[in-house]
Amino acid sequence: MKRRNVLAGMAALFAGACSKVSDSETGKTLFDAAEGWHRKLHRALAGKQGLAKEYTRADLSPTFRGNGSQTVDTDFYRAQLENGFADWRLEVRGLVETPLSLSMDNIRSLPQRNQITRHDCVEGWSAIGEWTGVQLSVLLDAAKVMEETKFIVFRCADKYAGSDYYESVDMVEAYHPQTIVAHMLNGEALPEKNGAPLRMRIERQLGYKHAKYLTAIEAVASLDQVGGGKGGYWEDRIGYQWYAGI
Ligand SMILES: Nc1nc2c(c(=O)[nH]1)N[C@H]1C(S)=C(S)[C@@H](COP(=O)(O)O)O[C@H]1N2
Ligand SMILES: [Mo]
Repeated sequence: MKRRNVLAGMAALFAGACSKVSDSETGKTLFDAAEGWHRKLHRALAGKQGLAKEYTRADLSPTFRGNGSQTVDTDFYRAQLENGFADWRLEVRGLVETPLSLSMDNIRSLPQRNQITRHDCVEGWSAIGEWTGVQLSVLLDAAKVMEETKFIVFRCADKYAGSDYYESVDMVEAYHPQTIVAHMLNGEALPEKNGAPLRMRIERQLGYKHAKYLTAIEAVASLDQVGGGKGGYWEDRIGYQWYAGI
């Protein structure tokens, strides 16, 4: 990713979205944030880890099924589906110096990553899809994650069997280059059943980690006070592994 693209994207993001950043914020300040120790540390860690295998368009599955929640049963969600998610916001909050509230336009104006990967669900099916979105690292750097952060929590709009779906990852996974906030599947806006308008892709881990219907990204120092304390919806309920490496 070219540095100037990141900066242009961040400038757009701050100009368009973030009421909490004063007008005196300059490109220089954003540049400093982007090159902070935290980014360097996590890039170094992430660089030591392998990439999940990427495929070609010839490998795409003819259909990418939906699993778990396939919609969000609220009036707000219905209305957003109708109006192209014009009022959807993704919050970046918790242990960050600059909380963000991003519109879909903000997200689309940031540097994008495309990846064709295989999704593996523990229920015994797989599918290959092409995902497009913003690297989570770009959002975390823009929000300036604080040093004490140990985990990133993903909040979702849906309830599954009556309880809020959520997930979490450690900082190595959060800064991994293939960890993206996706808004497209196979070159089109994310379908409803696959998590519209935004979902996580965490390519080295199993399907249940890939939170759909994303509403917020939270930096936390501990998972103890989050949900049932085990870091995710299924981890809390039936003891799925928190680290779901494939
Ligand atoms: N918000 C939310 N995210 C979720 C789920 C869910 O029920 N709700 N199901 C998970 C599971 S088990 C899988 S396999 C994938 C399914 O993604 P898909 O619907 O795009 O196939 O989403 C994951 N993320
Ligand atoms: Mo799954």
